[in-house]
Amino acid sequence: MKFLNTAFITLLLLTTVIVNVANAGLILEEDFDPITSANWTLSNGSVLGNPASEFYSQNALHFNGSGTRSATTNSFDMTTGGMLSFMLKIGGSNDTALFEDADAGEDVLIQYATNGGSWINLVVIDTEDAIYKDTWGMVNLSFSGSAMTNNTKFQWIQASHSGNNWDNWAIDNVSLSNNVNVPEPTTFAIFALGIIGLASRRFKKKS
Ligand SMILES: [Ca+2]
Ligand SMILES: [Ca+2]
Ligand SMILES: [Ca+2]
Repeated sequence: MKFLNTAFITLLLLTTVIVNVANAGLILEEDFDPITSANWTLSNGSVLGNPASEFYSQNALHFNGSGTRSATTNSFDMTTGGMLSFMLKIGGSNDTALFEDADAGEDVLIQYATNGGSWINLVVIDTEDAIYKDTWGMVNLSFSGSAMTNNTKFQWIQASHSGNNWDNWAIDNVSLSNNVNVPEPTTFAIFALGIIGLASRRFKKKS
């Protein structure tokens, strides 16, 4: 009975460990429904809903103001590398005034900075890219190398625009995750068998 109890508790602990590891990768999740303000430093971006059925999923972070248009995350530990994913829409000729056509060169830059240093481009998305112009497209960016520090933050910023209400774009469903070394199930199985074996031997010795 004692052996069975030990084996059961061991399996329970291992199950917990596996679940925790699988969840550890997600660092930031934002759907703007509503926005979690503590996640962001915004410049001339506002959360808008579904006024013309042009938004991806309920509210999105929409940029149409004058001056710098940017959204910056907090700093995170990215030493294991990871993935930044989000939905992006850039105004095109078929959109309404909410997504006024962003002209060539008014690109959307996704950047990172480490330890408060200068911004470095992860990717520059051309406003004429058909994946995002007039429509919502998914962006998946995996990063490595110099972005992998314990103090890395990310930002979206438009290279230029023609002022208030011109050349609009928006993001939604932002997800940031880091890479986690997930132990293979076989490793856990061998480990579990070993512990059960030891417990069994100790139990036999005592009895
Ligand atoms: Ca949303
Ligand atoms: Ca324009
Ligand atoms: Ca313009």
